[in-house]
Amino acid sequence: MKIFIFLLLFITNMGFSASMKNIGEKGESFEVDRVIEIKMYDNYFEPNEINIKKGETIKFLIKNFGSLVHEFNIATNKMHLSHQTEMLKMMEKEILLGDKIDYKKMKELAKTDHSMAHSHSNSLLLEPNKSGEIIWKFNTETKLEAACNVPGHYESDMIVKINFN
Ligand SMILES: [Cu+2]
Repeated sequence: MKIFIFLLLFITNMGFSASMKNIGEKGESFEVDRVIEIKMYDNYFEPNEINIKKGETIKFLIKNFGSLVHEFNIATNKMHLSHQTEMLKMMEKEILLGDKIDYKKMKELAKTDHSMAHSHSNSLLLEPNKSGEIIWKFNTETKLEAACNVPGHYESDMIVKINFN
């Protein structure tokens, strides 16, 4: 029985790290090779295309110059699409308001629904005039894009194209 539980934990854990490894991983400040500034507007990023060398660790300095809440999320196209359902749920639960995030409610709902916690090392959700950073290590071959998954924004092309070279 003990072995069974151990194996189960081991397998679950492996699945998780494998899927995260797929898109790269959170980097540390001492590993940063380059800093890229990203500006958020309603509803697009500037720049909307970046070039990354495989294995490079980038510090993204992100600022929201728009009047709406925006997200910067590094993932695959498929991950973005599934994340958009979570974002829609956040909007329905009124955690995500057009120009504000109800952090109190987010914390409350996250106790019962982990998808509402919205704290992943590959994404950042910002209210207008707020800024933040993500350090990401691109040790991957997977095709990635950085995008905003606030309902409607991805569809209106709020995407940063990531080219590997
Ligand atoms: Cu957006």
